Amino acid sequence: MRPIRVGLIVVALAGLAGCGEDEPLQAVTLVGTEMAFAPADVSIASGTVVLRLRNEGRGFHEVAVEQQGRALGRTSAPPGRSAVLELDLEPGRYELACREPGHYESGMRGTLRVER
Ligand SMILES: [Cu+2]
Repeated sequence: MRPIRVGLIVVALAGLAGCGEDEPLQAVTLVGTEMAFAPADVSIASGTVVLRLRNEGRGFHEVAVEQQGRALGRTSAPPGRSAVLELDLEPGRYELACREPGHYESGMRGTLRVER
C-alpha cells in the first residue's frame, strides 16, 4: 500500500499549491537514519514548507526546526514510518536536529536555509 499512499500525498500537495495562494507550497523530504538526515543541508524559499521526515532507521527519530536554540516545530516517526511538519518560515538560517538522546551529538543534524 505504501506507493499508493505516497502518490496520494503528492496529489494533495499539488492540489494545495494550485489553490490560488501567492506563495508556492514547498515540500522537502528528509530521510532519517542512524545518525544523519539526508539531505543534511536544505535551501528553500521563504513561505510555507511541508517538511516530511521518512524514518529509514532502526530506531525512533525526529526532526526539529530550531533557531537560536528554540524549536519552531518538530515531528517524529517510528522506524519505517513518515511524519509531516508544516511551517511558515521567514528568511534566515535554521538548524535541523533530532533531539532523541545522543542523536544530535552523533551527527543527526543539518541546516535549513530560507532565502527571500
Ligand atoms: Cu534521531
